[in-house]
Amino acid sequence: MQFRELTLLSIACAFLAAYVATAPARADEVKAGDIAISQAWSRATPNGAKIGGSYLTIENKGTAPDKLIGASSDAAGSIQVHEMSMSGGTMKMRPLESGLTIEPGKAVKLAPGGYHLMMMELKNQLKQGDKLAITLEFEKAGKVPVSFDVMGVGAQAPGADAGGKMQMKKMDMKM
Ligand SMILES: [Cu+2]
Repeated sequence: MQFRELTLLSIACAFLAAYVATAPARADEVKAGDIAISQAWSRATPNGAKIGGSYLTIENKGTAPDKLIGASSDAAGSIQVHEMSMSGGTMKMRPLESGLTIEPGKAVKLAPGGYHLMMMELKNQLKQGDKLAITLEFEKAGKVPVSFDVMGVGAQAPGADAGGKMQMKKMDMKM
């Protein structure tokens, strides 16, 4: 069952990758062992919203698979790794209970409409221009702190803001 779902997902991801490839590349990259993280961003939330989505690209530069098994932030009660897919014309999402595998030599993009980090019980409204600190946890690379840029409510990708404004701010990241 897992395998079939992953196959379907890889098709969706190929589609997303094609779309996001047109977004401006960002210079900032966080490295932890063989894992490299880039394009980390979150969507601004409407006032009072308790949930929100965060997105990023995870590349595995090693020779063995690794797995994103969890994430946490002081800004949220909990964070789950979700996948979103179309099912009978309806968008559905569900948690990836066993984590998100990053195959060696491959990059997985978490983006609107596909995989995402689902933040629950948000403590504050996320506003455009904010930075959100999330610690990712990988099976092999361990815990990786990443700074996510908060983009507009309708943003689809970094640099492609709802209002047409460019968001190319520097990220400050310390390992
Ligand atoms: Cu979700």
